[in-house]
Amino acid sequence: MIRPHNNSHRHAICLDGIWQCRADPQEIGQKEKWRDGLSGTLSIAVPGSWNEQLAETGLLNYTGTLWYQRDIFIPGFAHEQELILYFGAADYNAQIFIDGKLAGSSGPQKLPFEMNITKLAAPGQSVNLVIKMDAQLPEHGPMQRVTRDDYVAEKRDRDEYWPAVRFDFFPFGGLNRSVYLCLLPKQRIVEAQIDTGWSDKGGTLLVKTKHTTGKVSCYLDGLPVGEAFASGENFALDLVDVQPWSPEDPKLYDLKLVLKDAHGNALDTVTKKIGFRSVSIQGEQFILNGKPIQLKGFGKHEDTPVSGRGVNLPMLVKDFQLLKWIGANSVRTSHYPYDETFLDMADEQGILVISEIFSINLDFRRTDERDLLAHKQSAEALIARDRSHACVIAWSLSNEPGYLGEAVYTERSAPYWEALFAHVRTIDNSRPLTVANVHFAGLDDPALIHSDFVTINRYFGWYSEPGQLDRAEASLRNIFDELQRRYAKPIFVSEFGADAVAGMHATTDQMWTEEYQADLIARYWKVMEQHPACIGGHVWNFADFRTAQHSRRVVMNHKGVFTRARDPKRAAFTLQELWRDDPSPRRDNKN
Ligand code: GCB
Repeated sequence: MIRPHNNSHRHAICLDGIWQCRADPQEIGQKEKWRDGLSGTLSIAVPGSWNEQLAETGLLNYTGTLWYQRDIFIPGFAHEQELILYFGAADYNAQIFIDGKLAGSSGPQKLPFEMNITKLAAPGQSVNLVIKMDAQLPEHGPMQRVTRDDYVAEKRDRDEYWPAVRFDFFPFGGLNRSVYLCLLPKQRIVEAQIDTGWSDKGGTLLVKTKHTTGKVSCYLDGLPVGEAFASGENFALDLVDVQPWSPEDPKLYDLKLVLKDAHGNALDTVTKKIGFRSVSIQGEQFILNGKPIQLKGFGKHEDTPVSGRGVNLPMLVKDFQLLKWIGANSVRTSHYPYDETFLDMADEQGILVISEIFSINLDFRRTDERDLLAHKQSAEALIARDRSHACVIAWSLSNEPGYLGEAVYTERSAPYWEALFAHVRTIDNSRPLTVANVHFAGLDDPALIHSDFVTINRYFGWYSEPGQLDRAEASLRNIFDELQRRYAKPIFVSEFGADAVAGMHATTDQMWTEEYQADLIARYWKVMEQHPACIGGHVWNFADFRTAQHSRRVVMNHKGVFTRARDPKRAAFTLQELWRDDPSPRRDNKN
């Protein structure tokens, strides 16, 4: 799959805007053939989640079926071209109809999918696009479904979230990413796998394309860099005269792949921005371009007011401003692959990314070969999309599997991890792999054995040792020592933090206040910096985010260092002082 972009051979028409929709709580749409066209519709913005946009219509907690509709005009000049409909993602499942005919459906959740609609749409005319969406996860997958009935059956009524979820964020539904109609040449590059690296001698480039005919030539910043190669052939190149990509100097190059026929005529062009850098694990260190790196940053969410999980470009730009302002160098895309624009920004601004598969609280009481297969497919799709991004330094295969303590079901979890890690290493062995371990899964969690660096989420001073920062500090030190003794690998704290309701203050250590959050973070950071095996940490979370309803959440998870509107809490200034080298960096006004 090649991401939509425009050049002399490719034409991508963005279909974002106001669409029409109709909720289908009774599931009558199928029978009544809504695929032929919807009536009684409401306006809805794409990209965007339906929940907050249409809260007043009663859709805030709605996770059922909802149908989307809009017309697409197929340009008259598309006669000689193939028509591809591309979706950045659909949360969580979609069936696509063109003039009532099934055109295709979505694949692994939170990742792009596309379909060829050439036979369904005539140039110079409009077609009716109808999408049947539902926000229910499949029962099996890397991210398994949980329903209200499961809570009842398992006598875990006290754990119930509304809407029912297995994770601590809101299950926003809808077309949350951009949709494109692409007009592509018939003879074209269908897939392009691009890997870059860096060594003492310079950059390395490995390109492998699938194309329908001819040969592909490769250009870097407009200059030819290699022979033409056939479909499926590996094209490997050492590039002496390039600079490395790094957080301090995120140098990017324009890669151009040109498909040519036997006479040298250009048939198709694919362009991408690439950077050259290397990552590896050596002993207890994470190495970037030959030097150890300390990770300072956040776990984030795609979550903003009203847009929900929908792409919100002004907020994306703002978030990168704030990451730089605070002195962060890295982010984990907790707990799912983010829209690819996020990675473009990270490439450009030198923010390191740990890219995570949509897999949370995997329940080993329920796993079988269907979950493993879907997990492998999600990994394949994620790596296919993201492998060319210089910013991506590691893959996180899952967040907090064995959440209910069922890592003790090792007869299931041990072979599961062994198979998954082995599979992912066959797809990309250039980046370290990890899994974020939860306290309840214990330190014997077989996922830790296979991880290249040990990743832990820990809430000493919050979910345990509440309000007691001395005890929290001691617990953190102890766990670092224990992990170092057992695994002798780098240790990364992918989550730590405390909820703070903006505006709550106290002169003593009081949970939920801005001071407690700031102090907890500062004390963790001191322990993390002092420990030789710790390679850094990510505060949970960058900003407050909406959760499903539960007695322990005040509409939102308030562990953000910024509010949901991105106003700083006290901890933001504490972190700025810890992370930035320049004295008194607080005032950045240029006027
Ligand atoms: C975790 C989860 C994260 C939650 C967080 C919390 O361990 O990974 O999704 O939001 O704890 O605040 O409880």
